[in-house]
Amino acid sequence: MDTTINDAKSEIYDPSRKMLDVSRIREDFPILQRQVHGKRLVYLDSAATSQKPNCVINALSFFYRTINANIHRGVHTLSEESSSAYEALREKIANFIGGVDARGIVFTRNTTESLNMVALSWGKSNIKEGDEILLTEMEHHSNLVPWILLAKETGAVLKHIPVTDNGTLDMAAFYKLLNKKTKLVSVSIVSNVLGTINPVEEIIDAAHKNGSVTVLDGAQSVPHIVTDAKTLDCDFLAFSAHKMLGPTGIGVLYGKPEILEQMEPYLGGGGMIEQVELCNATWAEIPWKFEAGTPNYADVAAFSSAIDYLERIGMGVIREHEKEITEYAVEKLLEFDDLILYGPQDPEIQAGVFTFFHNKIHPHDLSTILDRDGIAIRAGHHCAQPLMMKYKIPATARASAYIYNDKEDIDELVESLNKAKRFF
Ligand code: C6P
Repeated sequence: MDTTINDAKSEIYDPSRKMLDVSRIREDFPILQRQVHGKRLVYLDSAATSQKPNCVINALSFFYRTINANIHRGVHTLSEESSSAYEALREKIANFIGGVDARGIVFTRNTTESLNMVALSWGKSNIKEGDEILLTEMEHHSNLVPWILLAKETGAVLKHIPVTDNGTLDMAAFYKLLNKKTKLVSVSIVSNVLGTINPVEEIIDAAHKNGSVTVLDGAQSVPHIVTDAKTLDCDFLAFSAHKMLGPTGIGVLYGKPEILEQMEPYLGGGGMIEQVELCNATWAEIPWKFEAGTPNYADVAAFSSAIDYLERIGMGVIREHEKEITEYAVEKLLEFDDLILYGPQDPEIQAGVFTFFHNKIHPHDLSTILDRDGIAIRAGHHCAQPLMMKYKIPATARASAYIYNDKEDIDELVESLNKAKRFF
C-alpha cells in the first residue's frame, strides 16, 4: 500500500506551528492535484464527505484484484482471507474508538442507518407512550427523523435541548429537561452546522444517573477529534467511513454488547441467523445478528487503510492542526461586516466547520462564485432545517476543513468572498 507519510508523525507535524505538513499530505490525495475552472482545487467541504488518499483507493482495487470472495460463506482460501480482513477491521475500529469490545461493532451503510437501527430495534422494544426522548436543536436530520418516526409509532414525546446564541447547548435547560420519563438522550458530539463540540461526557454522566440510555452521533467527531467511546461510556455511537478518508457505503454502530444482546435484529436474511425453520428462526451472536445479507466487505477492506492513515498521523495531532485553522478562519471571517458567522467562534470548543450567511448574497450564489475560483464549499440547510428555522434563514454557506487544508486555503476563501462582494 502506498502512502508517503509512513510512520514518521514528527516529519509531517510541526509542533511549533501546531500544523501538519499539508503539502506532503496533499501528495497522497490524487483529487487534490486536479484543477476546477483552471484553478487549484481548494476543497473545503469535508463535513459533507472527505477526499480519499491513494492508500484507500489502492486498497479497494487490491481487494478486488486479489481477494474478492463473499465472507463467512465459504471455506476456500479467498473466502477465508476476505472474512479475516472484514473481522480484522472490527478489531481495528474497536481500538480506534477507545478499545471497546469488538463484539459491539456493527457494520452498517452510514451514520444514518446506524441511528435508524437504534430507533428501530432498541427503540421499538423499549420506548412506550409518554416516554421522553431528549435530542438537541442542532441535530442533523439523521438524529431527528428516526426519533420522529418512533414517536409517531409509540406515542413517545420528543424534547430538545435549546441552542444558545453562541451556538452551544443550553446546559441549564438540559438539566431541567432531563427527568424520570427521559428514556433516551441522543446528541451529536460535533454539530455539522455550527462546529460546536458538545459537552457529551457531562450529558452522558447526567443521563446515566437518570437511568437514560445514551446515543452519540459521531459523524463529525470520529474523523476529527479523539472519540473514546470507552471513556465516554456512551451506550451507542454512530459514524460514517466516508467522512474519515474511507469509502462511501460503510458506517459503524457501536453498541455496548450487553445492550446489543437484548435487542432484536431489525433486518432479516442471510448471515444473521443461527437456525432457520420454515416458520421460525433463531439469531446469530452479536454483532452478526445485525448484519443481514452480503455486507460491503470490499469497502470495509478499504476503510481499514483509512484508519491506518489517520492513526499514522495521530488523531491528537489532527485536532491540533484543525484548531489552528479554526482560530485563523474565525478571525478572518469575523473581519467581514456583512457576514453573520454562526457557531461558538472559539477553537477550544469548535471543530473546523465555519457556517456563514451574507446579508446580500444568497448562499447558493456565493457557492457558485467560489466554485469559479476552484473553491468547494457547501450551501443549503445542511440537513438541519430546524436550526435554519431557529435562525430564520433558509440556508447558509459552510466551509469545512480537514488534514489537507491549511491557512492558505482560508486566505483563498477570504479573497474569493471579497471578489463575490465586489461582483454583487
Ligand atoms: N452530514 C453534511 O454535509 P451519513 O449521510 O449517514 O453518512 O451521515 C449523516 C450525518 C449524521 N450526523 C451528522 C452530524 C452529519 O453531519 C451527517 C452528515 C453531511 O453535513 C451530509 S448531509
